[in-house]
Amino acid sequence: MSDGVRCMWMRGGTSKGGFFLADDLPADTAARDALLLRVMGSPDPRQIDGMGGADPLTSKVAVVSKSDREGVDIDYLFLQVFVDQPIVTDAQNCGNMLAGVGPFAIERGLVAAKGDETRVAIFMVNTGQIAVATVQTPGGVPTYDGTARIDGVPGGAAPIPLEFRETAGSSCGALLPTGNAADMIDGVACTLIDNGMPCVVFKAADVGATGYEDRDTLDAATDLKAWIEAIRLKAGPLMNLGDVTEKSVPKMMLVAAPAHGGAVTVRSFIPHRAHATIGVLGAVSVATACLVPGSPAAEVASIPEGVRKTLSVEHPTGEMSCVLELDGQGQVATAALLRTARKLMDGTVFA
Ligand code: NQM
Repeated sequence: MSDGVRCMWMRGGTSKGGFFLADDLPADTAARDALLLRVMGSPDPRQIDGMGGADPLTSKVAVVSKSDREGVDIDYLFLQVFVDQPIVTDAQNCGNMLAGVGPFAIERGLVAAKGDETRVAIFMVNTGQIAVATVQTPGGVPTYDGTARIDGVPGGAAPIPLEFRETAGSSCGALLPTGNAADMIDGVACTLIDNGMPCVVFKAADVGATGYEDRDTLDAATDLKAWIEAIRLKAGPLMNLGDVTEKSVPKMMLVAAPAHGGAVTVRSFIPHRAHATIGVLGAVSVATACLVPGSPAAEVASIPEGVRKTLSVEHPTGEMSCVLELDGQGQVATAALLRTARKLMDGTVFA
């Protein structure tokens, strides 16, 4: 497409990608996906001919439009553009890119700023659920400057708290799609869980890992990755996700006891590369797994008391704190996390 497409490039949490208005993209899905592959430079491990950063965490797209749903401002469709395969998938959500959606919607005039802080209600099209983002808007415009810090991003930025409700069973139909706290797959006790992100949660020790490895070590562990992929392909149908060979879910979560005073340590595969930190809804799902009696995660986790629990999920480059609120039945009713975002470029991208 020689004319190019209007687009903003943003960091959202610990991810990065292109933010588009839905109206600026082709309505036809095949044409849209072909364009996005060209924009990112996929398939190519280096994405040399595109904007992608040769990493699934920087090969992401947010498609944003005004919502006509009651009480909702914005519809957000997340698309994962595979790096080295010609695949664009909407089979997962992304809570990190979500952090950029509020400011982007205000910048594009889809939402009017209201005072110094603007709450933006966002319908997450991938999973049919709602999140609320609070954006700093002093003087009626989003600001990205501030002192809030999140691990995995250098320096400070304006805080963007995200609140989630009723995320259980977002893609799998139930929090525990098999109804079990643990299922044995290839000799490994796994919790198949979905509290916003379909995840397979198991003890790192049960696949011969420690759970304290760095990203490069995990990415180089060919035998470990093959074992984990075999488990994933069997878990997909059990989680009502069908054949997941070409899907980026479920995410694979290796857990171990916390090493730095948190609730649990996690190393995640998303699903073929190790995550540099951890996904937002992935962290919510793992934190929830820690509260399931009899689950492998509950065996290694250290859980604070009370109905409002802050669970610090330790990851390869720090931690992510999830604030979980429990209902009368002890189920997770709401989850809240702090993220930040930054506008990097606004202009025209060519495909
Ligand atoms: O779990 C990576 C990320 C994500 C997803 C992935 C995410 C989430 O860190 O909500 O944010 O798991 O593919 O951006």
